Amino acid sequence: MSDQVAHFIGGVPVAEGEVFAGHDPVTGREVRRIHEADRSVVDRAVAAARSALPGWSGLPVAERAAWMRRLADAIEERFEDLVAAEIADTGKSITQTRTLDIPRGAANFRSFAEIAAQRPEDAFHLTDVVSYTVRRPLGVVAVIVPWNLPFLLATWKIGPALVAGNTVVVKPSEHTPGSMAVLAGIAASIGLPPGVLNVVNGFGPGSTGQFLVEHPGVDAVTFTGESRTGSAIMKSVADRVKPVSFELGGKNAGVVFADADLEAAVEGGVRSVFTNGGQVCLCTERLYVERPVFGEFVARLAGRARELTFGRPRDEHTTMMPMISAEHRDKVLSYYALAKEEGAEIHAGGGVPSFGDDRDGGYYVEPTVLTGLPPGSRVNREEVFGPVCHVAPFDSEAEAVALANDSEYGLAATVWTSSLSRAHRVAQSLQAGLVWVNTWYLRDLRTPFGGVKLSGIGREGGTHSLDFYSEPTTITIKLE
Ligand code: NAD
Ligand code: 6OD
Repeated sequence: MSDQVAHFIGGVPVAEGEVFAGHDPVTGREVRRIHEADRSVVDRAVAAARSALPGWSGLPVAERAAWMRRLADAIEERFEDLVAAEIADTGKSITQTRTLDIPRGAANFRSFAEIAAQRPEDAFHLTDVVSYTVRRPLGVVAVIVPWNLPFLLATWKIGPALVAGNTVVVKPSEHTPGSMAVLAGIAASIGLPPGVLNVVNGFGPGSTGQFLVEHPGVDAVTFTGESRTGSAIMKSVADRVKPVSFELGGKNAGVVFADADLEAAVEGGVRSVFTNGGQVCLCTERLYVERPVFGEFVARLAGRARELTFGRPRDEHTTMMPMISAEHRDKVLSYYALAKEEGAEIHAGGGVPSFGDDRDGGYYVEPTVLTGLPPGSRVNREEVFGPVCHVAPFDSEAEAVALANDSEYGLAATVWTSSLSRAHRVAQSLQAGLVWVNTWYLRDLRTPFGGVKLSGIGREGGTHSLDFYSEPTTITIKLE
């Protein structure tokens, strides 16, 4: 990957605007310079998207779906370039990048191509009247995404937005522009019509992100990121009443009953707390464990946390990655310090690993397991977005549900039990957009994805995405 990251506008790279430094999270070293799109660059990107709109939205859906399949094929051909870009930006392990992040990007384009191409229109027949709907794209859609799963999350929005007939301007996170730069090159190489997919780089407030969402030529905003950023974007677009789809933060709970397969629950806990360094919106930060198995669960989870390995990203045995930035590492460490102040017992981690090599300049923190904090403590209420969870005991199903629901957030939850009836009962009582039973982050791309409370607005996934990225017009015809 080039060490200068440009924008991509109207089918060509545009290296304009001030440059800022990008760092390798593994060592903290500056490894690239990224151009920041100012208002005039954002104007050009939006204008390119608008001028491509009539041609793109005028294609039959089957043709747009064919373009999505071509993009998926080309992603598979450039697989290792995308893996390299994603690792360079995030420091995540090659094993995860090859099995999750990049394959999901290709799957996002393929699955939305199938869903859109096969989707029927609505039609309703009364005795002398027939009503039917036609769906039209929203127009130019701003796609604003975070740094934790950069390629997966961007393509999860770009795929359905494009197949529904919109054109897009994507703003990746300032920390992770690399994989979108590769995708832009892929789009150009397969001849995707210029202006259909545009990418602008920069920061959020007072910079590219804000200029983009406020732009009068942008018709809708799809955003994944922090809840307070969602709130800021909502204010920016309020005057124009632009449609928004928000996937926001979480403080996800896991509930482990004494009748669960404890080995599976511990392994599920390890995955759901520590995957991607805990930097997945779906990660569990609060675990509630039924008292008879509480002690054993905590000891086993803490033991497994200590076994996680901080190898380099290209070492296939690496299981712990760095935090994305020095700022984010300091935020996570401030919660480790706060947990101590609030009186937590630390069963694993709580600090910074020491390597004796250049990784000491990187943004690593130890995977951490805490107990002993009351439900109202800040560590139990605020999203940390790092490799840490607090574990608390419970004595009844009702108490477990009340504890899990005691949060301003409501994105995801996990339930571990061998009782089928309890699984249904508890899953249906949890205030979350997604509940996994005896598993975690198993995804069917057709299902609705999103959160309740501070965790978001709307659902994406399958036809839910196509519903957001298009608007129906109902046409009613009198037959007699
Ligand atoms: P963030 O909200 O700081 O930034 C996300 C994106 O928004 C970045 O591209 C940023 O530059 C941009 N941005 C920031 N302020 C903006 C503004 N005022 N106007 C326009 N754009 C703006 O989030 P982050 O730190 O990159 O990611 C971590 C957060 O994302 C966590 O809270 C996490 O829970 C959340 N997240 C949620 C989901 C989900 O599906 N619910 C998925 C991934 C991450
Ligand atoms: O898997 C997905 O489709 C998805 N939207 C994941 C979100 C993860 C958040 O960090």
